[in-house]
Amino acid sequence: MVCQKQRLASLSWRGGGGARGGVRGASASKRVLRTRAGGLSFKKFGKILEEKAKADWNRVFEGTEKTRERLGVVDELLCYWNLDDSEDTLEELEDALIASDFGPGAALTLVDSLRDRIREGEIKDQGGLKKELKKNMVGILESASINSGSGELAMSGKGLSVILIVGVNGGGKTTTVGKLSNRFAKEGYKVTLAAGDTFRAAAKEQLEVWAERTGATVADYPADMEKPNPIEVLKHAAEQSVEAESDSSLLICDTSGRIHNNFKLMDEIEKCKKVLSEVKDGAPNETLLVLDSTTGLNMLNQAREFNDYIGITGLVLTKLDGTARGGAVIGVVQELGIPIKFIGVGETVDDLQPFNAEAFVDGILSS
Ligand SMILES: Nc1nc2c(ncn2[C@@H]2O[C@H](COP(=O)(O)OP(=O)(O)OP(=O)(O)O)[C@@H](O)[C@H]2O)c(=O)[nH]1
Ligand SMILES: [Mg+2]
Repeated sequence: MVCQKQRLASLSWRGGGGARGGVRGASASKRVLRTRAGGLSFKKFGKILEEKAKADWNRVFEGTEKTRERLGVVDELLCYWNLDDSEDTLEELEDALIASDFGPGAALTLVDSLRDRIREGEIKDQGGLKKELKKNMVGILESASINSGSGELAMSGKGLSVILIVGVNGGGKTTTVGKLSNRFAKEGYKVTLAAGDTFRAAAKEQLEVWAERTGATVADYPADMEKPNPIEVLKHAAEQSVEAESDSSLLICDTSGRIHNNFKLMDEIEKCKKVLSEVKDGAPNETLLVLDSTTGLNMLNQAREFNDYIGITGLVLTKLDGTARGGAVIGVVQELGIPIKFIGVGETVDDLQPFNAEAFVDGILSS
């Protein structure tokens, strides 16, 4: 979406534009809107955007296949639903949502809202019930984006932006760093990666592979550092980035996996975040918590702890393509009000999608 905005910002009116630039005989109504870079007509450009949006939608749909299969039980329930006997079905629906990792809070909210609509006579058939259920799920997911101001990443308008990536072991942090690097490099950012995972063997080498794939560079370790330590590594990377700051530079900081209830490691991540703000005012622009969708509702505890310690500005939901437990995130968003910024639907650089609540709900609860 950032990308779309930037592209639209670079659109310019050409042709027939006043006395000097005018195409002979062209009236104002025949002006053609073209992009500066590609010289594409606005119509064609619009079509490309439309096709891309459709392709992204399809990828989300494919990525959420397993969760959708599991939630197929909702359709089965609704088959037997009738207005006179709605209470039993609502109770079963609540159980089905809880069994699908939605969490008791989210399941109760969703079902209570349906009950109210039925009482008010607004829902009369299965179609209406499912439509309302989807609408309410989208409502929960979108309310977090609205409360936090935006569903996009809060990049600096000009100069250096910093993104800090945190999460438990093996959730997909480094892969997400690579995917984000790819995305922002394509948008014209000069991307540097900070190897803040100094714990796991070859973590820096893993990051170097992603840097090579995506045209980024990995910041050096401080020359005088005897034993790698993440706070020093991030500080040095931020200092280097500030020195080399250009109009659109981006530092993405990878960190070690840490269990959310290990206080020592949580103190460490707090210091990592603090040191970034000491080097650059307002950094990090985003602190993204990577949540592995396959962990189901366990992700709620992770999100609570990380948020309490360092304040999370956005969630990245990874491995959606390999799980039936994607619905769990609705409970997380409902309780913590943190927006989902991206979803991971595979292991390659392109398998990161900006989060779209409607596409996601359509994916997990097919029509
Ligand atoms: N299917 C799928 N696999 C993913 C996705 N994201 C990451 N993975 C895989 O998950 C595994 C762990 O990914 P990493 O990026 O190394 O995870 P990490 O959080 O950096 O791990 P640690 O640094 O050890 O804590 C790798 O095999 C990735 O390819 C995703 O969206 N879908
Ligand atoms: Mg890693």
